[in-house]
Amino acid sequence: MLKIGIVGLPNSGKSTLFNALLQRQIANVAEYPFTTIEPNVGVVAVPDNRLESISEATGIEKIVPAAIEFIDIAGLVKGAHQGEGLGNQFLGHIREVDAILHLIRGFHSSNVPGNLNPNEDIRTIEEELNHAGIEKPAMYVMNADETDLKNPEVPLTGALKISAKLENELSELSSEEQKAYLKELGIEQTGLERVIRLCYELLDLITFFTTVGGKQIQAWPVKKGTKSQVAAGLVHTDMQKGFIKAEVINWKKLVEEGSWKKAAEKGLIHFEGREYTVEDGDVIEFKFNA
Ligand SMILES: Nc1nc2c(ncn2[C@@H]2O[C@H](COP(=O)(O)OP(=O)(O)OP(=O)(O)O)[C@@H](O)[C@H]2O)c(=O)[nH]1
Ligand SMILES: [Mg+2]
Repeated sequence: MLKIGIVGLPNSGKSTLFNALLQRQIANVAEYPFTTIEPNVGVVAVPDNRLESISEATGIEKIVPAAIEFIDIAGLVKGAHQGEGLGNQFLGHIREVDAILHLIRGFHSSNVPGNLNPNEDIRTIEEELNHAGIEKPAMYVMNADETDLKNPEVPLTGALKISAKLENELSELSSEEQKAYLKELGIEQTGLERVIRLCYELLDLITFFTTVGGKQIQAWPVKKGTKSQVAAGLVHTDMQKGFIKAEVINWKKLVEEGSWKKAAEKGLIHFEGREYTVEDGDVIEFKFNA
């Protein structure tokens, strides 16, 4: 499973964002530094409308979305690699993740002490990661004031701007209410959707789907350029070892035909060998020797 570690200075809103992403109040949030001591770990489903479309069209009811694990760790401070703060003992948790979500404080609050210094904050965290020898793909997310979300005057080049507080409030609403609220604010996607999209771009990921005997449809993230036999190994090591072939159809075509059987009768399912490069939106049934 994909793992993303949330890092940033104390009080940058990491736990607030974590709760918002998970749509549940799991992590403790408070205005003092080092609120988080033990890391919080949670798994979220990756929203993908194609799964619902495939399910509706084919009648395959069971949907298994791709999943991402988020890890919310203690705030890092200058000198963390030498044991300052609590950061040091938790830097280890970052070693296991696929990507870092670097959260930068960009919100004003009379409750939270200190001024806003986004660029300096970024440097501090990067230095600590460097000192600790942690080199990971990183995405930058600025935790901005709600009123600044659409304000071009609050720049931070290359950073995604979100409001952890707003996202948290959103997570209490039904998905219809969320959409209406976002529309009002002129934002198209939830923070979760934007974070996930950024993560897929950063790690160069695409999605393929597997179906097993017409009973289940499951989404899998995979690095662009992955060959079918390696992709099979994500599902099960036996599938990779005993790989025979991949039966493949693009998800849209499958939806148009309404069933695997109909698509097969029309010759729309193509059989591919181990060297086939998996494409985004492929629906695959792997054949293998158990
Ligand atoms: N106004 C505002 N306040 C926020 C926002 N995000 C977090 N806060 C507040 O900032 C304080 C710190 O938030 P946390 O989520 O606990 O921050 P953290 O980065 O997890 O902190 P540590 O675990 O101590 O490193 C809390 O009082 C939050 O309510 C935001 O987007 N806007
Ligand atoms: Mg925290």
